[in-house]
Amino acid sequence: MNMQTAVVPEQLRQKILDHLTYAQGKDISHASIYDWRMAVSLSLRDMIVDPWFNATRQIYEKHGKRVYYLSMEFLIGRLIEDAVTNLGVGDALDAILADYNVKLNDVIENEPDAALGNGGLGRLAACFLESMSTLGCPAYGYGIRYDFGLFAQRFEGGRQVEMPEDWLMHPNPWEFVRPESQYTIPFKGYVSVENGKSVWHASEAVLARAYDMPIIGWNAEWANTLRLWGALPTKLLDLDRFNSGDYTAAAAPEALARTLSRVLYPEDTTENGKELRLKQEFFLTSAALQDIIRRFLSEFDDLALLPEKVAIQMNDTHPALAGPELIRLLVDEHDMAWETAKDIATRCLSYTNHTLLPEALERWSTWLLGRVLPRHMQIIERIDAEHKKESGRPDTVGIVMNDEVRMGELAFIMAHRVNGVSALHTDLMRETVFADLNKLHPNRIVNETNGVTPRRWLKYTNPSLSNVITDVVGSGWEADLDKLADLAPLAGNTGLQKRVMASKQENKERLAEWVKGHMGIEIDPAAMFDVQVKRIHEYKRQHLNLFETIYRWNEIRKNPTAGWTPRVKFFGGKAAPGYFMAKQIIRLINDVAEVINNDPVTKDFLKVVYPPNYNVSMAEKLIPAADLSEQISTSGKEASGTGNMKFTMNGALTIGTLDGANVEIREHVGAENFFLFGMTAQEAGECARTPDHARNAIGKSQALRDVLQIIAEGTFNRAEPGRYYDIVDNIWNHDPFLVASDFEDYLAAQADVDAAYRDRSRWAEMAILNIASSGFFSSDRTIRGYMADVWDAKSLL
Ligand code: OX2
Repeated sequence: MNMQTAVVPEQLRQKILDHLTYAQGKDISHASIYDWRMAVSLSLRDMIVDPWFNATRQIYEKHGKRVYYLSMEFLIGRLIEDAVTNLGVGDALDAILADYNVKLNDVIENEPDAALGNGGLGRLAACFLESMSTLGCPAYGYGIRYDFGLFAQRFEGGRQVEMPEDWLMHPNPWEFVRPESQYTIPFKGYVSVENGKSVWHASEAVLARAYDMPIIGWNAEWANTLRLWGALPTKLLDLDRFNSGDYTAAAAPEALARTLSRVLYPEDTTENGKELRLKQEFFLTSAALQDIIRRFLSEFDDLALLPEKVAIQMNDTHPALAGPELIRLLVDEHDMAWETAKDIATRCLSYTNHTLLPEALERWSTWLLGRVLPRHMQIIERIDAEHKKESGRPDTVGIVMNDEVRMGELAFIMAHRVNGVSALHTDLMRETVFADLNKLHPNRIVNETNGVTPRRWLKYTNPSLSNVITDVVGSGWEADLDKLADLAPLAGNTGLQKRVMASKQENKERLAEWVKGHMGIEIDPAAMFDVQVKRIHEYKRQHLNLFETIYRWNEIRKNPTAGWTPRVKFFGGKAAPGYFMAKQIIRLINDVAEVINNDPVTKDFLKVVYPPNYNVSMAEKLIPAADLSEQISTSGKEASGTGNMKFTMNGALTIGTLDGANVEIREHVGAENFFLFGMTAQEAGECARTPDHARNAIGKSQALRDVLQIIAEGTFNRAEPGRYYDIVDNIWNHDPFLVASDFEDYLAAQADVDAAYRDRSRWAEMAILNIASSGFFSSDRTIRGYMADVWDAKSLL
C-alpha cells in the first residue's frame, strides 16, 4: 500500500481533531502547541498500527526468522519525523494544520528528542531499525526505557554543565505499555547444586516491563517493534520488614528498580565500570532473552530450532551477557544439555565491535561479576576453560584474565559472526585486538560498513536538495540510494550546479537565522560553513581544528587584505561528564569563539559558532547547511564514523584522514573530490611509538609553535592565564593522538579547501559528485549485508 496516495487528508484531519478532543480534552480555541503535537502524533501512530499488525501477521504466517537487535542505546531523536516522512503525509499535515494557524514545524519542534544514546553507536541502532522496517526484515529492537536520556548540555562561562534530560516529562505518544509482557530479573545471591543441577538463589530481583514503539519503514509497507524495558519493583513494599519497623529495608526493592532504568550512562568510547551499569546490561539482556524464548515457544516446540528462527545481534559488548544468559536459560530452566545449549547459543548470537580503543573495551572484575551474577560467573569460567582447552592456547586467548572478565573475548567466543563497522576497522580488528581469536576462528570476522538512513538524513532533513534529486533521477531513490549515481554525469551541468548550490544556500540562510536568533551571532551565509559535530574526544581531534582556527585568525590579523576565504567554523558535541581533557577542549573552543567573534579586524573572514546541546535535531539543522565536513580523527582510532556519511549525502566536501569509513567515502567519491591529509593508520602507529614525536613535530612547525604560544599566553583567558596550560603541556609532552605530527599537513589541506571554495563551479561539481557517490552509505545496504552474511534472514516484503 502506498500511503502517499492512499491517505485522504480529510480522514487525517478528522483523526487529529478527534484526538485533540478525546485524548487531550481540548477544543481548538484552547489547544496549545503541545496538545496539537500529541493529537498529530497519536493520529500518525494510528496510521502506523495497521501496517504494524500486518507485518506481525505475516511473520507468524510465514514462520519467518526474526532478528533481535540488542542495544543499550537507541538514539532515535524525534519519531514524528520518521512518521511524517515514511507515511508521506508532510504536505497534507502542513495544509491541515495551517487551517488552524498551527505550523507543522512548531509541532515537530515541540517533540523532545528521545536521546537514549550517546552518539554513533546509538544512532546507528536507530538507523538500522528504520532500514530493517524499510526492507521488511522481521526484527525487534530491544533496549532500555531510560527515564533520563543523555544529559542536556549548557555552557556556563564556556564550561559544559550537564542538566537532566527528562524526555518522559510528558507522556510518550508513540509507546504502548505491555503489562502482560513482564519478566523477573534476578541478581546476586548464591548458587547451589540440587540433584546434579545448578540452582541460582537470587537475593534481589526487579521486574522488566515492556513498552513497545512501532518503527515504520519507507512508504509504510512494514513496521517492526522497538521494545524498551522499564524496571519495576517485584513488590512495592516489603510489608514484613515495614511492619517490623525497618522502613529503609522495606523500600529497598523499589529503590533498586527505580535506579535501574533511571539514566543512560553518558560514556562513549571512554571508561565505564560501575556496578549499576553491569546490572543495567544484565537487565536488558535477560529481559530480551526471556522474551525471545517465550515468543519462540509460542510458535515452535523444539528449542533445537532456535538458530533457524532467531538471530540475536549484540550491539557492542554491552549485551555480551547474552551468551551466558542464553546458556543459563536453556540449561537451568529448559533442561538442555550443556553442549547443546552452548552450540545453539553460538549459532544464534553475533557481535558487532565498534571500537579498538582499549579504554572502551569492557572488562568487569571477577569479584564484581561473581557477586552480581554468581551463576553467570560459573558459566563464563566454563566457557573459558573449554575454549582454552579446544584451542590449545591456554596462555594467550582468555576471557578471564588477571581477575577480569573481558567482554570482547566473551562476545567473540559466543558468536558465530563478529563484525567490524568499516573495512579499515575490520582489518585492524583482525590484526590487533582479536588477532589470536581470528587465527583460531578465521572466518568468524566479517565487515559490515556502517550506513545511515537516507529517509531521515536526506529526504527529511534536506527537502530542497531532495526535490532537485527527484527532478533529476526520478522518484524511488529513497529506497534505492544507488540511483543517486544518475547525478554524476550531470555534475558539470551549470543548471544542476545552480540548483544544488541554491538549495545549499537556502539551508545556510536558515541556519544563519537560527544562529542569530538563538546565539546572537551574526554570520554571513556566503561564507564557507565548516562543521565538526560529534562527541568531544581527544582522538576525534576537535583541538586540531581549533588550533587551525587560531592559526587562521592570527594570520588574518597579520594581513587582513590577503584575500581570505570567509569561513564560519561550527563545533557541536558533548563530553563525557568525567572526561577532563574533553571538557577543557570545550571550554577553550568557547573562549576562542568569544575573542574571535568580537575581533573587528577578522570579523568578515572568521567566526566560531558552538551551539550548546548538540543532538539529533541539531544535527538535522547543521548537516544540510554544511559546505565542509571535518573528519579528522587520528588514523586507526575512529572505527567508522557515520556523521561523515550524512555530510557526503548532503553535498558537503570532506577534509579528512584515512580513518574509519573516510577511506571508503574517498574511494567512492574519488580522491580528487576529497581533501585528504595526515598519516595512515600504520604511520600513526609508528609515530606514536617514536620517542619525542610531538616535540619533533612542533620543532618543525613555526605555525604550531605560534598557536601553542598564543594559547599559553592567555590570549583567550586574560582573567586566568594558566587555564589551558594542561592542553599545551599535553601537546608538547604526550600528544597521544598526534595533533602535532599531523598539523602542517592539515594546514596545507585547509589551504586547498580555501582555494577550491573560491572556484564556485568546481566546488559545485565536487559537491554533486559527493552526493552522487553516497548511495553505498545507505543503511539499507548495510542491513542487506547483515541479513546475508550474519543473520541469514529474509525479507518478507
Ligand atoms: C562508535 C564509534 O566510535 C564510531 O566510529 C562508529 O561509527 C559508531 O560507534 C557506530 O559504529 N561507542 N560508540 C562507538 O563505539 C563505541 C564503543
